[in-house]
Amino acid sequence: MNEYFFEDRLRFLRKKHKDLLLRRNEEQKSVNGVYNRYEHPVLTAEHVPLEWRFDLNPYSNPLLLERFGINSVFNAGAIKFNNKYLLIARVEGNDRKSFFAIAESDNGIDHFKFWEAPVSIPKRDSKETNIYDMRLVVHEDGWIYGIFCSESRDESAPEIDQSAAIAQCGMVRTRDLLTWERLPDLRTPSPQQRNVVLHPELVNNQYAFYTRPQDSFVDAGTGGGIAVGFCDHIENAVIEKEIIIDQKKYHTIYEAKNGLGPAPIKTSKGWLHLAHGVRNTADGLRYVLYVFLTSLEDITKVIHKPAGYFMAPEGKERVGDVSNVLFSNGWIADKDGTVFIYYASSDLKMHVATSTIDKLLDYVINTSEDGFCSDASLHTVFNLIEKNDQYQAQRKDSKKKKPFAA
Ligand code: BGC
Ligand code: BMA
Repeated sequence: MNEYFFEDRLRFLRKKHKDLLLRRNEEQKSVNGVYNRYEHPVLTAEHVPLEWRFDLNPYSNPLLLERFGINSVFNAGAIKFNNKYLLIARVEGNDRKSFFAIAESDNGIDHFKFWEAPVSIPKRDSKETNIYDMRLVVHEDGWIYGIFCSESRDESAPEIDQSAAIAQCGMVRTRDLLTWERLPDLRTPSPQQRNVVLHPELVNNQYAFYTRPQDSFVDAGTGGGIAVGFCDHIENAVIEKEIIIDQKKYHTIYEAKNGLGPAPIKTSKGWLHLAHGVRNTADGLRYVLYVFLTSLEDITKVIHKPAGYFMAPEGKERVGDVSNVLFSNGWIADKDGTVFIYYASSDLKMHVATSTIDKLLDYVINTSEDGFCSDASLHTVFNLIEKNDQYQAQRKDSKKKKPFAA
């Protein structure tokens, strides 16, 4: 082999990586006007630093082969920290195990770069097998919490069944995103928990969690939807009662199950929520995102909820390890009202869409609610047509009148 082989290959790898990180992202104007997507994903497996994947020593790795492959970078929590946009991504290796890693950008839409090393989370116990989907919550108690799913094998399943699993809500907290303190898992009346989110404020002096009760690992079963539960302590958090606030329902986009995305954003009109809804199709589960608003006075009360989805997988977003999936567990609201919605496509990569608080509130308040049957949807369309007809007639009328008006 040519003695320059190693150096050539390293140069090739470095250039490819650098070009990816320098790539600019272009906004794509949407038709619906509510949000704009961007041309490129913001974070992918290829963004992961070479140092995490390769042994860069020519003596121990003369062929410069990859030693730890990364399969996907997705389902990231998000936070604005020291004026940077940070994503805490779920980085999944070729070995299917995932861990968390922080990437930062100056503008929230491109040039995301991973920090030097992934996040080191203390392990709960020897059974914990996989950790994923962290929600970062800046809480009014002064801590930043990381709420995530901790998965282990269901030990009660027979040996032959190596798929049965138990999902629980893991919790860590930090002040600097560098050192993380592991708290005991959240305890709830439900045997399994995924998609748990901490409410950013205390409610009547209690911590409030959004949960998603579920009977088994994949099926929500009798778990009715997104719930709220309260508890007195965070160091040993126990929720006695889960109050369902957003129920799954027949023939909707959240018929099979639903779950909250990131922590809600506080607005003048209510708490703005982003969630995912799941329905079954002949082609497997389809995950889409939807939005709703809850009351500032009572966080268990949904006050506005548009029908159907807010975002659904499009084009290349539809293809991945688990196709037909959009999933979001991170968004950032800037002081100027811009909202950066970070979403993953098909369990593979991260994207951003931008909107504003005003647009999102307009969307959530003025889009028709679900009437739960075709007839009701038709009624919504006829109402729009009629409204437009009336407006056209008024305009014609006022044009006709104009010459006489002066
Ligand atoms: C996967 C998750 C998925 C869950 C339910 C887990 O093993 O890691 O991404 O949401 O199964 O299908
Ligand atoms: C889940 C989620 C995500 C994932 C999705 C689709 O239940 O918690 O981890 O994106 O399934 O596989």
